[in-house]
Amino acid sequence: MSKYLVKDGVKNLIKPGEKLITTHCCYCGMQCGMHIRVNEKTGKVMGVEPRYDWPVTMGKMCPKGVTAYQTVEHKDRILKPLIKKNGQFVESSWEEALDLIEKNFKKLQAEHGKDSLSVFGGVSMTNEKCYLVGKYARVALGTRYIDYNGRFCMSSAAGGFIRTFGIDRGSTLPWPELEHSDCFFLAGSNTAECHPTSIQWFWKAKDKGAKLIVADPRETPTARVADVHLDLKPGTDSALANGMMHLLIKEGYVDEEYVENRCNNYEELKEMVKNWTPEYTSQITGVSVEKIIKAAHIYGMSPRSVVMFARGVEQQSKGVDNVALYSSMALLRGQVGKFASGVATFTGQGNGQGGREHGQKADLLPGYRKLTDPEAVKYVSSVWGIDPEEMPQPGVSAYEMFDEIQKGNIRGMHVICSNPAVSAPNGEYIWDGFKKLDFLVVSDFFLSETAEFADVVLPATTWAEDDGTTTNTEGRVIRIRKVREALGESKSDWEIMSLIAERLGKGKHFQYKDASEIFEEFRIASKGGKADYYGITWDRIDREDGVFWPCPSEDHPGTPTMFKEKFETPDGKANLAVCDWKEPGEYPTPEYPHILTTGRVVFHYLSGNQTRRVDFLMEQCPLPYAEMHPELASQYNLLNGDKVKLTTRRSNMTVEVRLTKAIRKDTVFIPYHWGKELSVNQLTNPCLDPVSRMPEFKVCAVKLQKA
Ligand SMILES: Nc1nc2c(c(=O)[nH]1)N[C@H]1C(S)=C(S)[C@@H](COP(=O)(O)OP(=O)(O)OC[C@H]3O[C@@H](n4cnc5c(=O)[nH]c(N)nc54)[C@H](O)[C@@H]3O)O[C@H]1N2
Ligand SMILES: Nc1nc2c(c(=O)[nH]1)N[C@H]1C(S)=C(S)[C@@H](COP(=O)(O)OP(=O)(O)OC[C@H]3O[C@@H](n4cnc5c(=O)[nH]c(N)nc54)[C@H](O)[C@@H]3O)O[C@H]1N2
Ligand code: SF4
Ligand SMILES: [Mo]
Repeated sequence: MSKYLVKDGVKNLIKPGEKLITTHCCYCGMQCGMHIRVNEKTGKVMGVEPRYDWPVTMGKMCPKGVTAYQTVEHKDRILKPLIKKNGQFVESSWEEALDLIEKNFKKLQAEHGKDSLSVFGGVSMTNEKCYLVGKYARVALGTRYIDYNGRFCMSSAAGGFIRTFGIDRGSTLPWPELEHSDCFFLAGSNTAECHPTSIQWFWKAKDKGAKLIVADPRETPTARVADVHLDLKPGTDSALANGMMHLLIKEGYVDEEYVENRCNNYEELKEMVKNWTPEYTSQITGVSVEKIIKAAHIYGMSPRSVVMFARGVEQQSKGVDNVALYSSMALLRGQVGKFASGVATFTGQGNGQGGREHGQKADLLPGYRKLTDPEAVKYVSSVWGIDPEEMPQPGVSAYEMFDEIQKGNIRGMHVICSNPAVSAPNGEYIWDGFKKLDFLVVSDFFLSETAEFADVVLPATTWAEDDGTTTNTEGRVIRIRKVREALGESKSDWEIMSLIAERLGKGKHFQYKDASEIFEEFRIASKGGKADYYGITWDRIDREDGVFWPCPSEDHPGTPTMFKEKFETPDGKANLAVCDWKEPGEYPTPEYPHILTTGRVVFHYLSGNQTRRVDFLMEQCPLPYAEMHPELASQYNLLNGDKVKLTTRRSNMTVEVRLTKAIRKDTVFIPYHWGKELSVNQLTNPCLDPVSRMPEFKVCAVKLQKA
């Protein structure tokens, strides 16, 4: 019996003939601790028990997590490779599928060069797999074109943190410390639905008197319990943050000593925020002057405060500015690098933190090394056993790969662990891109909308069928355990990549017995980089309930709290953000008079390819809908349940109206977990942030008609 079961007291829950295997949920960045029930004789997955002794989530789980086990042996699992013949998928052997991939990949590269192939990755995979995706693109395919779904998720947070703190680690503090905080300033995070198991920490703190401020255009279940709800107009976070800083300075809430010793740009910032009086801030954001002043006082007076945000502020064409500005609020208060205070973004996907550190990004190598740095290229080439000359140049971001398809530069793609046909903006352009490709391979365990465009679909395993690690929202590296043998003929993503590498004559660089050997190589590849995992081992993770990176050596304790003494900038000081508010890429006009924003519901996960297959979740939320205020709806004679046609400069779609007073009168919200004619990404604006290349999923201009 493992120590977890004994410690947790759940050993009593084990039924005869069953065992419990300790792992973490496959979905969001909370990575809730769980034990999966397995039948000892058949090896089948039977159910789940929460893990009460996991220090981050303490036995809490959400409706997606408690049903995740049902996807493992789901009847829709792809169990053999599929090859498209005359427009229909036909099951094939691995030999036949790999023959076809080898033939087409070689032909495309012979005729159009190495860069005619591309890889679109994802971060619902373990660190081991994410690391290998970067190596696979650069060593096996030898292409510059690789990027991943985190470009739609964490890239603005990364850009903002690098600018402000010099390094991108999503949280500056460990979650259990939240209990001891006095104030949470939450911007663009619907924590209650998207990171539900974090809420317990806010409640614990609130019981001791902590205050909650929420900035969101909607009165979400999170905003409903706030002390102040700043109901801002989408796309105005920079204005709100500047307005808050104006008041922090004016009211004497700045920790002058901290700012003097640890921050740059204070004089410039003071000059910038001079104009951002509460009246002007109110005019731009639509939030009342009273609420702005109340929020500034609560935040300014709290001895220990945490500024937290998520995609609401990041998925904008000014997402990097927003992150840098909100982070600067915390710096003015001298909160970063101390107990129970700091800055955190909620990591989206399960391994959204780890997966962005290891080289799936167009310009990065493992350990956050830069492809443009010759020393970094030399080092990683030596670990990979290639000549530095062979290392491809940086490529382009996820959405921009579809521009390269349109230009005829990218002709083949391997999508691993993502469903961009649903989740990328400007959907019709994406679908057209997939049709234009000469050859598309998709690795997935369920036939996704993206896989439907594929020439070959390769059956991958789920998270329950392989060992490895992920890095949770705190920056804590944790263990994912193999719960059962691979179903049917499915194979782990690392095995699939290794098999293709073999076919392309690069097999010698991909000789792994199991995932632990990949982790050992990755430790070395990250060594000396900013995201240094060298001191982390699977054994240590088991012993210590996870290890926080950076962790440069085995005797290093790991880094739960960041920036205690210095920041990771060249001069060791944080850079306060000096930037004005700028309008989003699209704002209301007489022709498109309202704002459309998009996001999530508690019952579905991302493109929905997993959660749309779970009966309970579909019963709770079968279809998308347009959330709008009764006053807005009345302008169009729309009643609850009516159909509304929404049109943007890209396309149109028709969905049911859901009336609620919990949204601004100028804004419509649609959840995005469905594909094809139900996909709100037909409407969204692919306008990109200039630094992070993040699309503006959260703001575009829309017109409404009764359908
Ligand atoms: N149930 C569920 N949980 C999830 C996921 C899921 O799909 N379903 N996905 C996971 C992933 S990958 C991610 S990235 C996270 C996302 O987690 P969140 O970012 O919390 O989720 P969203 O619904 O995308 O957006 C959050 C809020 O931003 C608000 N918002 C819209 N525009 C603006 C704006 O201009 N400014 C501000 N301040 N707020 C705005 C929206 O009203 C919304 O309530 O959730 C993770 N957890
Ligand atoms: N309009 C709008 N669009 C958005 C957003 C928004 O807020 N609004 N949010 C964006 C964000 S934050 C994100 S993170 C993206 C996510 O967008 P996607 O990347 O499309 O998200 P998923 O649905 O998780 O897609 C993962 C796919 O890989 C499969 N899969 C899961 N695990 C594995 C694995 O281990 N191996 C393999 N091979 N396959 C696996 C799943 O079945 C699924 O088909 O969507 C973005 N798109
Ligand atoms: S909060 Fe996130 S990690 Fe936890 S059970 Fe829900 S989806 Fe899974
Ligand atoms: Mo995400």
